[in-house]
Amino acid sequence: MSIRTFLESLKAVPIKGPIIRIVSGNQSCDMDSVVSAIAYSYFYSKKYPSEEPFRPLLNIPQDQLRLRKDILLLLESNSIDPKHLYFLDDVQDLIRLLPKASLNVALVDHCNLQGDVLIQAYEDKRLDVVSIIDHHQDEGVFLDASPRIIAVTGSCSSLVFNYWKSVIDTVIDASVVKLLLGPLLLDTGNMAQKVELGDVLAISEYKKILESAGTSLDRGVFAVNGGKDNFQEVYEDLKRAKKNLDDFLPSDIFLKDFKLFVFQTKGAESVSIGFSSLGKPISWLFKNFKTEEVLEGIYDLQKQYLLDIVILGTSFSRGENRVHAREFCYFTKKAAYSSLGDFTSYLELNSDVYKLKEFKDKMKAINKDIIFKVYNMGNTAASRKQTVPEVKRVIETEY
Ligand SMILES: [Mn+2]
Repeated sequence: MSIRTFLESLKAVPIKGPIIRIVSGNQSCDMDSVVSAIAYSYFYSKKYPSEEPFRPLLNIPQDQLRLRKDILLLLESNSIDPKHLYFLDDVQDLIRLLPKASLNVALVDHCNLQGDVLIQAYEDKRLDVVSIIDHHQDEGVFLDASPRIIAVTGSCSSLVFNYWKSVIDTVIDASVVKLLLGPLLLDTGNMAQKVELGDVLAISEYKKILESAGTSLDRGVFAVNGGKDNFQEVYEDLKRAKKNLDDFLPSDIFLKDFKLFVFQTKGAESVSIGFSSLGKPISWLFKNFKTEEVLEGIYDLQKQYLLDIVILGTSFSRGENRVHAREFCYFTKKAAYSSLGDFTSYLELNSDVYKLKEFKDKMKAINKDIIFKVYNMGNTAASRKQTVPEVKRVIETEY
């Protein structure tokens, strides 16, 4: 059965409970999360066709999918209509309309609950985490989940595939492989960075499956023909779509790849931290938008998620030498956290901020009223996956 037919038929079956099964990606809702959830759902039903299916959840409100142009492109080129997926709005409806039902959740691409809808359901004892497949730092919770696979790979989708490949003994449809290739190639730069054994195993299986399905080369959908593949060009199309910020305001850009974390200080105070990842330097924001628009985007985020600290983590290449750089930027209204950057030794923060001269005056004006700091990050190897545990450590030990 093709992935499209599967998703259509899944949505056609009404949800009744008492047990509702969901497989959810993380709150950033990036391609890895979306595809890991869809693939998990597909493989589970392939292995256990007569069991209650796991429905793939995108852990965002439906109207935010428009901010993820790479995912829209991948879904479209695989003839998948987003209306056949599930969003936070659906879960909220289910919780409300089926007050006796409880949720069994499989987490993929994260290993702890994220987002207030699911966390609230858990606190209300209406939700259990039943399995985990992830490639982030193990948070050491839900230890009874089965499977509970947490391992380092470039893409979580590789772990999902490898697990199910070891469980399913029938032929795997090429349509699910075409979907799985999207996050693998985006997360590894077409197998050039962050590649681990799990990724290598997965891609060699993908190639075999595509080749034996006789898929011919065709731009827009992954294919292998006589050992040759078109992965590089499709990867570039997806990457371009991911970076495309046309028609977006700062508030859209900050929501596009956002995660919320709550950490506890030494004094057991909860600190809510929103972390947005950006593919452009801070100087780009100030160059392309009015200062008020940038600030409004930050305030919107802060209000919407009741944040104590808003962190913007940028990753880009410096125009003059194409050298990869990262910035660590934070905003807070709480004076206590103004020194946050001073403690994050692992990030190697410094003041060599890209094109700082061009927006220094704007920063000065902003900082009269609020705390808004921008640093260059010396440790360019630290993505959000590594930066967040460092921020957590600082909150837990310095405050
Ligand atoms: Mn991931």
